[in-house]
Amino acid sequence: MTTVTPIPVLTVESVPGYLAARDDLAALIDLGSITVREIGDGNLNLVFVVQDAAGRGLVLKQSLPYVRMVGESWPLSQDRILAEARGYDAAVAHSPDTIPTYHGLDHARRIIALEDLSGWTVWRRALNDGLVAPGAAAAVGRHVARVGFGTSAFALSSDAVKLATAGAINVDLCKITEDLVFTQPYTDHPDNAWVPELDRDVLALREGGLVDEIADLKHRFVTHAEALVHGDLHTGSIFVPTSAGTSVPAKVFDLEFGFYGPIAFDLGALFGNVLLAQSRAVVLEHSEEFQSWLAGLVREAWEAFEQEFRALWPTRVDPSYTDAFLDRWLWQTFTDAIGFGGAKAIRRIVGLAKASDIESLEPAEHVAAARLVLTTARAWIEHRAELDTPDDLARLTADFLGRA
Ligand code: SR1
Ligand code: MG
Repeated sequence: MTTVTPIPVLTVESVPGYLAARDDLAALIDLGSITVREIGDGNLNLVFVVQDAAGRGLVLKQSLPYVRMVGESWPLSQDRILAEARGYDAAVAHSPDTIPTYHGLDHARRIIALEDLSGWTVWRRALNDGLVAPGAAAAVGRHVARVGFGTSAFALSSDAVKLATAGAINVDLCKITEDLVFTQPYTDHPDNAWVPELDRDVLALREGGLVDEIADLKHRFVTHAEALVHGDLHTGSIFVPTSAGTSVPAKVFDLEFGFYGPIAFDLGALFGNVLLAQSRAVVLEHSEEFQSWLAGLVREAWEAFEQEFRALWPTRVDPSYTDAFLDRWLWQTFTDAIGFGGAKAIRRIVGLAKASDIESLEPAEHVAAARLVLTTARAWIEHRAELDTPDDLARLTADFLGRA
């Protein structure tokens, strides 16, 4: 019989001792004057912020042996932190300015250490507060292009890509996405939840062929292993600065869902979460300036992504990938991103794991915003192949959100 030694879980009390035993991390901070806070507000992990009296800080993230939002009844391997470390290694290599400084992995304890970004805020919170984050979407688009290109068969030999694909298998977390994004919202599943006013809207998702489109997207998610993707690039996985003058407008974090998958899935996650923010802004009647800025975010992200990808293209290792192929690949990636974006938006209304953009609204606004999300997201999925440009998508979205 194999016995597995449990990995000790960090606590606010045990963090100082842990750091004292880590010379590399202890050198970054004055251990004599630190305060420690556990700030994890995601669905899965422990996150500690450690700060000293001089204002220096760092973050420790440890995977728990279960899903935090549900509890010990849903066990989940702590190895997910290894996927996160793999993602940081790739981002350090290809786009180091769009992630927090990465201080490495403690494999035995399943802990990673990162720069403390206390002067930044999670983008979803800023969006909920109606705050503009100039250039954030472009920074994320560039990040996806750099890591996507750098880990794909455009930058690596096909042998290297096969090995990297095998080395980045992330079965448990991919299964969560398959279930929560592509399966459960379209079935009677006990983890689904919505307010009764939305019954007809949600049940309508199962009619009229949408499930066939979702099947197509799910199959693409499961089989299209083209690059090391983030895997969960919603606005809760992006930091934006809280004050002007920061040289980088966004930093991507929370990479544990990473695997070799479709690059479009990361772009789609951003698109779908922009739709959540737009729907919230409509029902709260946020300023025209804020709503116009939101309406331009998909274009901002896509154009930065495309520009960066085209800039990297001449460095590709295999010239049999022609320029005409690139045009076709970009079109397909945009189409897929719209579809994934629709699916990612719908799951936040119907399935387990909601988003505060919609959840924090008062009941009447909640229902109105959720309806906007469901109808618009459905249109994205059903019409994705007819939408050639971000402006086409913006026009469709404006029609469904009732904006001129
Ligand atoms: C059980 S994990 C629920 C969700 O949290 C993460 O942020 C992913 O989006 C996942 O689907
Ligand atoms: Mg996350």
